[in-house]
Parts: sequence; structure tokens; C-alpha cells
Amino acid sequence: MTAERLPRGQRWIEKPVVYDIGAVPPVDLESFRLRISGAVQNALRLSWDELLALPCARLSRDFHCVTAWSVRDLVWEGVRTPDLIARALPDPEAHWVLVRGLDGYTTNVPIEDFVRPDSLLAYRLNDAPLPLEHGYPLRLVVPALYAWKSAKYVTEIEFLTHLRRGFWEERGYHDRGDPWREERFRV
Ligand SMILES: Nc1nc2c(c(=O)[nH]1)N[C@H]1C(S)=C(S)[C@@H](COP(=O)(O)O)O[C@H]1N2
Ligand SMILES: [Mo]
Repeated sequence: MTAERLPRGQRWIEKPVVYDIGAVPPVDLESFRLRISGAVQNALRLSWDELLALPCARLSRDFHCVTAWSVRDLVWEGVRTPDLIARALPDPEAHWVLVRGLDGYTTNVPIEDFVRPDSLLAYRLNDAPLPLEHGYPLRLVVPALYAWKSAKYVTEIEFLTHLRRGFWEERGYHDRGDPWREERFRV
């Protein structure tokens, strides 16, 4: 059982290790906006209240970091990405998203993984508001991919017709990052 649940090269730990490329930015929910931009029919700028008005999903998933730790059963709550993009209407030519955090972090995600039914824009973790260090107020969670794709402090999701690389991808990390295929680095 356990062996099948843990991707190759990973080991279980109890809690996610916090990784940040820089200082955690202060966030004011009044002025917070989530921008959906790029190759979409309806660019959106959602306020916090508009986000909370969208259907909320709750799911439990394991979290796999490329630095070889995995954590079981994190419980996330937020907006499923399919519910979000139903309003933005991405162009059929959009093949990637570039997700941007308030700290300047970026990561590119293939659209097929971004729109999985268990990909979320999460604002709660383990039945509490998302802690500051885990991405408050809003983070992407793509359980199907390594954790560096789960951008914290998300402020913009840009749909792209052509690949533009994010922070770690520019430094050699994989464009997709499927832990079950050990897609850690580009070959
Ligand atoms: N905005 C932002 N998101 C980010 C990062 C970051 O530095 N900035 N680090 C990534 C990496 S490398 C990992 S492993 C996970 C860790 O999530 P955690 O800090 O909630 O444990 O966040 C990802 N999302
Ligand atoms: Mo990471």
C-alpha cells in the first residue's frame, strides 16, 4: 500500500517544509485581486469577495516536494480551477499557464494539469485559514505535480499559447513535474 502511495525517490515527513524565494509579502484582503489574463476571452480581476462567492471544494491530497519529502493527506479548501476558468474562457490555443505570486515567484503549468478536477485555488488548509507562510491568502494547489508548481500568494494566472518558464523552470526544473514520472529536471 504505502509503496504505491509514495512516488519513487520520496520519503514521508509529518508537515510540509516552508519554502520561499523571498520575503512573505503583506496582504490586504480589501485591495487583493486575482487577475486572470492572457489568452482568454474574458480577462478577470476578482476581488476577495468574488472569489469566496464561487463554489468551494474540499479535498484531501498528498503533497510531494521535489526535494524528496512528501506529506500525507493535506486538506485543502478553495475554488476548483475548472470552476474558475469556466468564467475566463481560455482560448483553445492556450496550452500553458504562468502563475505569479505576490513575492514575484512564477511557475509554468501545462493546462491539462492546471484544469484537473483536483487542482484548486486554496484559501484554507487543514480546516483553518491558509497560514501566512503557506501562501495566504490564496495559493494554487496542483496535487498531481511536484509542490513547486503549487504557487503561493497567487495574484495572477496568465494563459499562454507558448511556454514561458517560471522561476525554477528557468533554472532547469521540469516544465511539467509529474512525481510519478520523476520529472524533477529537464533532460
Ligand atoms: N509564491 C511562492 N510559491 C511557492 C514557492 C515560493 O518560493 N514562492 N515555493 C514553492 C516550493 S519550491 C514548494 S516545495 C512549495 C512549498 O509549500 P509550503 O511552503 O506551503 O510548504 O511551495 C511552492 N510555492
Ligand atoms: Mo520545492
